[in-house]
Amino acid sequence: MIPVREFAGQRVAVLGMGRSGRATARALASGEAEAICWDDRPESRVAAEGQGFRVESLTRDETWTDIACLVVSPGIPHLYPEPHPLVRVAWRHGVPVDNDVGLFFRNWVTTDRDGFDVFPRVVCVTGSNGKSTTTALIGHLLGNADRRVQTGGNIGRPVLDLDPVSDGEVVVLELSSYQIELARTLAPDVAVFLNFSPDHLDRHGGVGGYFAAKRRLFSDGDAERLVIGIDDLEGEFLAARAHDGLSDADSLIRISARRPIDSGGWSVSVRKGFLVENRRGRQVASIDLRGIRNLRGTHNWQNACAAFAVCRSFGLSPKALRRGLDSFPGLPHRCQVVGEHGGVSFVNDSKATNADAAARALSVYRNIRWIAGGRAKDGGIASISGELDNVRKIYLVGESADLFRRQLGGRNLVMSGTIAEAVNSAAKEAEPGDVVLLSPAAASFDQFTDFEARGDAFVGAVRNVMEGEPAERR
Ligand code: UMA
Repeated sequence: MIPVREFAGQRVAVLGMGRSGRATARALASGEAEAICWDDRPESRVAAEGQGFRVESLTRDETWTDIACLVVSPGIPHLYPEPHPLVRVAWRHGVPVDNDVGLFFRNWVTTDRDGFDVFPRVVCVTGSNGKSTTTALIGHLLGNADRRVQTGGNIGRPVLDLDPVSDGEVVVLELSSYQIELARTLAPDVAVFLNFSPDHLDRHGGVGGYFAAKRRLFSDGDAERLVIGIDDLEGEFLAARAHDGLSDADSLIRISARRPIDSGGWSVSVRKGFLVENRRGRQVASIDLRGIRNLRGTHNWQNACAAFAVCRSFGLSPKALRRGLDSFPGLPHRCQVVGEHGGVSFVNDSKATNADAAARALSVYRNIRWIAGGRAKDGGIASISGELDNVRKIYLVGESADLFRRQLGGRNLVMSGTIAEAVNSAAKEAEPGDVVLLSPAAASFDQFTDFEARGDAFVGAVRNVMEGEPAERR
């Protein structure tokens, strides 16, 4: 844990007692501050009290007279569509509102700065899709080359839950737009922007607000190295802006999975399935990506380019990186092959919570039996309904089923309702060579607590099919 010492002897309010709220309260206590916790769900309050946290209603004005800061969990709105009522109370009392990421950046150096031989570094990864894979891949590549490394943030381990950093260590953080937007301090050494497509629009007041949130990492972060994906307009814009203000051309590494980059600076791009690194007009490395099992598809090649660029900037050799790319085990719930039965593959891509992410998976496989649906995001799947050449049949689940059916027009589809039912039907109808793919293009909250629970339900249903018993009979 990273002790938060800046509030020693003071009271700090913590809103939300999920993973990040609990880690924040522990880190505050370890830094000798008093954490006053609240959660809107009664069962979360009971659970938090059971774990020894001090839970107190924050609605009374007197409580706020000596609160030094309000720390808000990422899933709780602080502005759009409506600020949480306690955020408004904090504003009224002039109490600063921050999150665990802001606290991390002011407290992560826990020992004497002069005590390090090699000062630790923080890498922050953002983008609409591929953040977790890229974060995990950077961690894997560095670890594989015997560098000390920890990963955390949106990927699952709260930033304040990380261990105190050691000499020369690299901390790799996946940061969501929610986390970046609210953090009062952002100070990455390396900042990575992968790609951009509309998501979380309700939380950011539209697409401009969503981009503005992500952009803060680059405008306010003052990183010494920027790795920027230029396959989307927003990335091109960021790279052009960054380039204008740079004195050292090596501070910016452009990446692209779609086109070779010959800009003369430092770049990592993909040409005919080969990752190519160019520096000052010269090719310095090349790796064949086509046979790498757990990095299939153009979207994963983009992740590979970003991770390769970050690790090259830390001095790793192309040879070491090739070995690391080959041995990357992939991440659960992201294009993860979870079973093979009678020539049919079952792939869990539950993390695909929007249309763009699902489109990526749909471009990787052939003969797909696509399980889709959940709680629809803005626009549903309208943007990809014309790109389904690889899909044989669609099995619709969840509350978005009617909307998706309308958007899919006359496609071959069935209303399955649940994931178990969809897996059973798809398995029964599948022929050797088919791929049964869960890639929902929607959030999970209509039927599950999160995308992990949804993916686990898919894996359970697949296991039942493989053991010969349909899931609903169990
Ligand atoms: N709560 C309230 N009031 C509200 C809403 C929620 O009190 O109005 C309470 C809930 O009852 C619950 C707690 O807040 O007890 C949940 O807080 P949270 O939603 O912020 O969840 P955490 O468990 O703290 O997890 C968060 C991130 N969650 C979100 O951003 C929604 C996790 O990212 C992250 O892994 C974790 O911190 C550690 O850093 C998950 C996520 O879905 C994976 N991220 C989004 C995404 O990837 O699309 C951004």
